[in-house]
Amino acid sequence: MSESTQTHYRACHLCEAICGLVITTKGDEVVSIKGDKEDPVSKGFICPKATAIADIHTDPDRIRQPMKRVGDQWTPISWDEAIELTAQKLVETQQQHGANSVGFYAGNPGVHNYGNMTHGPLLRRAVKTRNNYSATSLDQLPHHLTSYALYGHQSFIPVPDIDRTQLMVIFGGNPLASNGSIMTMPNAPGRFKALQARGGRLVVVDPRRTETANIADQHLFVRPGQDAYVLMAIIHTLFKEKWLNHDHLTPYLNDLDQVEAAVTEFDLALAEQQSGIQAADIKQLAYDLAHTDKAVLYGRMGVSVQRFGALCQWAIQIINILIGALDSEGGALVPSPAFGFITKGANGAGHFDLFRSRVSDLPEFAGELPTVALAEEMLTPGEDQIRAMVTIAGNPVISAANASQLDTAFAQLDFYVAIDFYINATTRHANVILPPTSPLEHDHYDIAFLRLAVHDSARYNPAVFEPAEDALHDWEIFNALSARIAALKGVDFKPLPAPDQLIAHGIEHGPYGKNQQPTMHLSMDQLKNASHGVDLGPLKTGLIQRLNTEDSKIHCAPEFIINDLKRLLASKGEVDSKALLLIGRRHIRSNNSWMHNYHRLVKGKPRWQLMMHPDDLSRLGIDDASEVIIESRVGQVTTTVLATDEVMPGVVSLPHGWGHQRKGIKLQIAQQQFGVNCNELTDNKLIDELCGNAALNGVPVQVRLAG
Ligand SMILES: Nc1nc2c(c(=O)[nH]1)N[C@H]1C(S)=C(S)[C@@H](COP(=O)(O)OP(=O)(O)OC[C@H]3O[C@@H](n4cnc5c(=O)[nH]c(N)nc54)[C@H](O)[C@@H]3O)O[C@H]1N2
Ligand SMILES: Nc1nc2c(c(=O)[nH]1)N[C@H]1C(S)=C(S)[C@@H](COP(=O)(O)OP(=O)(O)OC[C@H]3O[C@@H](n4cnc5c(=O)[nH]c(N)nc54)[C@H](O)[C@@H]3O)O[C@H]1N2
Ligand code: SF4
Ligand SMILES: [Mo]
Repeated sequence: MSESTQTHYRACHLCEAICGLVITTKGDEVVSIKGDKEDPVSKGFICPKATAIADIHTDPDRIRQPMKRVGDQWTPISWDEAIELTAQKLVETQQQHGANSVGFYAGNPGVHNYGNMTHGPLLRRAVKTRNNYSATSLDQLPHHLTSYALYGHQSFIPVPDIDRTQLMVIFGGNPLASNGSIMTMPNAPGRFKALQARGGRLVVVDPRRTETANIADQHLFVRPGQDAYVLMAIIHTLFKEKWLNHDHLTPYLNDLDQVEAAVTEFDLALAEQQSGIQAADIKQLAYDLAHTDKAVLYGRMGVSVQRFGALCQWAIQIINILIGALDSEGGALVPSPAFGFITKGANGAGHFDLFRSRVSDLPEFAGELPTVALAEEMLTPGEDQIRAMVTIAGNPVISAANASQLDTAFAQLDFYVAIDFYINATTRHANVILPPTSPLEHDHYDIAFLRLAVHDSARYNPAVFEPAEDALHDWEIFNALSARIAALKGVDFKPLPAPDQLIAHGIEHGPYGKNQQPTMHLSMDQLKNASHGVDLGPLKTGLIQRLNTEDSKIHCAPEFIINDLKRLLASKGEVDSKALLLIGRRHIRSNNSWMHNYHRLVKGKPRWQLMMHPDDLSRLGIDDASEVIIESRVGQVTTTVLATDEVMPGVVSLPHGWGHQRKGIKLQIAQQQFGVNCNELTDNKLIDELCGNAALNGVPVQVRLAG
């Protein structure tokens, strides 16, 4: 009997670009995955990872039933048993050791799966602990902190208006590999090409001549961790030369004079000495930013996840303000999504430093503590020690700093439940695994990334396949587990309806909904009929009307940021000329720690080697392709070196997400890959002290020949 071919439309959820896909199926098989030319933003673009969505679905290693571990043995159990056991253990732990004895870690894919966003908070409320951690503090925490401080809401984040700008300057981002971040922009190569075709320029500042730097009009090598000096010098120069163009914002800018005063010591000479970029080049960059009609400055992982990440992200906002890019077409604009539109009075604005971590006294942000504190909070005895963990879509033993310490910490817990569908480096320690449905078995609306997109749109797509019998979606797991915990605690609980109903409600009350647009409005029903998504137009100005600060002004000089400039100045001259500085790297065919189990993504030449400059290799007497030992304060790994002048002298680069060899991991293909875990080297004490974000870039290491 031949089954007919069916066509499905869906947004790819694997990275922030959320490209539209056309998925053809026959029966329960995926026949092909292609780009959806009619998606209003991606217009047919996809990357090689998209086809792996089919591999996730069919992967024999993907767990499809709740599992319980006793010793080394995993046994399938029923959902009822799994939920009951988990709820009892979590409640028991809290009853015996206090509310904070249970910890949470939420990983990145949760943000790409809307049921986690809508229903995850239910479980947090049912458990109620101060020990909340996530990948945010290995990542974009500085963006949230600066948006909170300047604009009054952690998610009010301006993104580059890439389709209309004439100059895009990128510090520490590599969109050609990552496809953009905190800037949903499918088809980075095409968008950059279009920028250049209309006479615009792309400039990249990075310690490595990346794929993006290769197509840029200018690339400047910068010493890792020293960008803050460069950015402060740009601010200094803009004031000194009066290259200011912020008239449209002036009435709404508080304390700009304080900014000017705070950067007086950060001149071009100091920036050159620290960063290795010539003073004249920095001055030219400041000039170009200020004198190009439609210019924008953007910074990502390289400047967020380093010792001065918050200062860098603050400086980027200030520069965009000074040059007039903020809230201007072709500059930096805040998206206007159909769901989760932020305006005056929006929920979830955030808060900072309301409490601190027990062991290292690190500040919370929006109710979360920095992940660099997670292991010590599990390992250090005393009141409020974490004794039970919940992880959701995360793999901190590979993704977070000082991985070995985390591995030890997870191994000694009283109880650990993972909401995840793989037995990876972290979840192998779980007592119970609650596996959600595969991505193709649930519907999708991108809550997080439509809020960060370079062009406004909305897209809802139903599931491609019926869920397997007895399978639960993430949101159903949250409903069930939270209900049982609440019952055991004797507190009221109301489950939430399915995510699409919550989105429907949000859209109705959003900027394109019935309340705002009585004649022509967007609704969930309409979205359900528009399988390619709905185009909501280019980014819009109007930031001032949406500010969530009490006085509706932009707070340019938050006290805690200005104070942190002293720490920056104190680090002057700290550059240790003998140490090599380790930085990260991403590749188009890889995705954090969890996409190495699909043959079509890992095949081909290896991509996990340590990149090192030939001068450093010859100084240390190491030949290309040798086995080397890399050592840091916290650990060491052995891997193969790759000689390349892509990295500047004094810098070595290793990608993260690899290292699937630990005993007990059940990822047949990933386990065979030679890549090592670079977070065995990153240091839980090397942080942005202002907010506790990990400094995964710029880690001092030594490299020597193995054997
Ligand atoms: N050295 C270094 N380290 C880094 C980085 C770096 O640049 N350098 N980058 C950091 C960054 S930016 C990030 S975001 C983190 C990522 O760190 P994490 O979020 O901790 O790690 P991931 O690899 O994204 O974890 C993926 C897990 O989610 C599971 N998963 C996938 N889809 C779903 C789903 O729909 N539901 C559920 N319940 N589970 C799912 C997968 O099975 C896998 O176990 O890594 C950080 N670590
Ligand atoms: N293919 C693929 N795509 C992804 C991911 C993935 O793992 N693979 N992960 C997704 C996630 S979770 C995220 S957060 C985004 C990240 O998106 P990006 O930030 O664009 O990605 P990275 O490749 O980490 O880019 C960081 C750049 O900073 C540079 N860098 C390192 N240290 C410094 C420094 O001190 N100063 C400066 N100026 N630059 C520095 C690095 O050389 C690198 O080129 O990508 C997302 N997209
Ligand atoms: S760029 Fe990202 S969203 Fe687009 S197809 Fe690749 S993984 Fe999916
Ligand atoms: Mo990330």
